[in-house]
Formats: sequence, structure tokens, C-alpha cells
Amino acid sequence: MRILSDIAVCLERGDSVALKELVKAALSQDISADRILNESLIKGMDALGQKFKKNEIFIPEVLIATRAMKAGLDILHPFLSGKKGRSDIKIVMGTVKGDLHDIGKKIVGMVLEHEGYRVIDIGVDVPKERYVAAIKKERPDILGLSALLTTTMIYMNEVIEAAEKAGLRKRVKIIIGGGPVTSSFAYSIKADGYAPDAFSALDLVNKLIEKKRSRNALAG
Ligand code: B1M
Repeated sequence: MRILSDIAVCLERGDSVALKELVKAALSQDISADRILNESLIKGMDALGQKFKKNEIFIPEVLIATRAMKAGLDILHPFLSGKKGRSDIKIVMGTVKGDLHDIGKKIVGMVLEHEGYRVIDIGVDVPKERYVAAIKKERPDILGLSALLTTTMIYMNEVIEAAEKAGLRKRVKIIIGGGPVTSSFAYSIKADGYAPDAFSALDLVNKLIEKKRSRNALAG
């Protein structure tokens, strides 16, 4: 669909003004927010990532495109939100220490909110101590860790160990995701699950919550 590829082009160019207008136009043509997210914004960001990798563009261009991405996400957010019924389930999400990438985490959070979950975003560059503090303060059902760099994903292990040391590991399910993360890595650091994208993260959370509910029901 032409309008979806036009949005992706605006994203790559970092043209926030045109992108916002096109996203609004796409919504008014009854194109779903999920489709706009997947087929234009995420697609555009992937294309940008390829160019970044090949040194065809540099950090300033990526930052300008990031701003455009966020402007698009702000418009889509209300169209992804609204379901009720799971607001008793709390999910804390953060990008690990040393890592400033937050778009993927933001999208995962939006998709989970859309399902009605309560999401608390504790930001980027989050040290293990802040994750531990957030588990104590918020008492979440699920803790989500995001990392986009091969150099920062290993920190996820430290967060899990810190939760264990603080005696909090059994209280919370820990799920991980982000570009370089894999299911075998998740298994190796004893995370409770891995998801490659936002909609798989939703499936994973639904499954973990379902399991918890059946366990609680069995326990009476
Ligand atoms: Co960075 N960057 N970046 N960057 N950047 C990548 C990640 C990179 C792959 C680019 C490349 O070389 N092709 C590369 C990493 C290589 C590696 O380690 N494997 C890279 C690099 C090297 C760097 C710097 C080191 C560059 C430098 O300074 N020389 C630097 C590091 C800064 C730091 O963090 N300390 C850097 C900086 C930046 C910017 C600040 C300029 C900017 C980030 C802005 C921001 O986020 N506010 C940026 C961006 C935008 C990118 C690319 C182009 C796009 C990332 C993105 O937003 N993707 C990226 C290239 C790429 O990914 N193709 C790149 C769109 C987003 C929807 O996808 O984040 O993967 P993603 O999220 C997905 C899934 O991964 C998953 O669901 C999401 C939605 O479907 N997911 C989860 C994510 N978190 C999850 C958590 C879950 C479950 C699923 O459960 C909890």
C-alpha cells in the first residue's frame, strides 16, 4: 500500500511533519495501527539500520529519524491502547545499563498496554540496583529487559543474578528481548522467556500470566 511505504520513506528521511500527517491519513483510511506500526515504522527503522551498518548514514541522521519514529508512535499510541481487564498485572520494563536504545522497548510496552496490562517504563541505561529497587517498590508480575548491543546484552545476566541475590527472583518472571538476544542466550542466563518482537512478547506475557493464574487456582 502506497501510504505505508510513504511513511517508511518519511521515517528514513527524518521528516516528522510529513510522517505525522501521513500516519493520521492512514488511520483515517481505516488502516490499523498494528499495520502502520509493522509495515511502515518498524520497516523504515530496519531499512535505516541497514544503511547505518553500511556507513551510508551516521548518528545524526539516525537521531533525526528516531525523533520522527517517536512522533509517529505518539499518534499511534491511543489507537493501540484501551482494552481493559488486565490492569491488575504489572510489568516493569527497562533497557539495561550502557544501552540507550529505547524504541523497541517503547513499542513492546505499547503493545502490552494495548492488551490492558499496566506497564511501568523505568527508562534506559538502567543499572541492576534500579531494577532491584523497582521489583521491591512496584512488585511487578513481570520484569522486561531490553538490549540492542552485543556489549550490553550480557548485563542481563547481572540483573538476574542481582534479583536472585536480593531474594526476589521467585517473585517475578524475567523476560528479555532486543536485536542481538536469542532464546538460547535467555536459557543460558535462566531468564523466564525471550521474545524476538513486540507481538511475540505479548504472547509470551499472556502465557506466563496464564500459567501463574492456573498455579494460583490449583493452590486454592
Ligand atoms: Co544504535 N545500533 N548505536 N543507535 N541503532 C544498532 C542497534 C545497530 C544494530 C546498528 C548497526 O550497526 N546495524 C548497532 C548494534 C550492533 C551490535 O552491537 N550488535 C548499533 C550501534 C553499534 C550503536 C552505537 C554503539 C553507535 C556508536 O556510537 N558508534 C551507539 C550505542 C549507544 C548506546 O546505546 N550506548 C548507538 C546509538 C544509537 C542512537 C542513539 C543513534 C539510536 C537510538 C535512539 C533511541 O533508541 N532513542 C540508534 C538506533 C536508532 C539504532 C538502529 C538504527 C535502530 C534501532 C531501533 O530502534 N530499531 C539499530 C539498527 C537496527 O536495529 N536495525 C541500531 C527499531 C525497533 C522497533 O526494533 O529495537 O530491535 P528493536 O526492537 C524490537 C525487538 O528487538 C524486540 O521488539 C521490538 C519491537 O518489535 N524487543 C523486545 C526489543 N526489546 C525487547 C524486550 C522484550 C521483548 C522484545 O522483552 C522485555
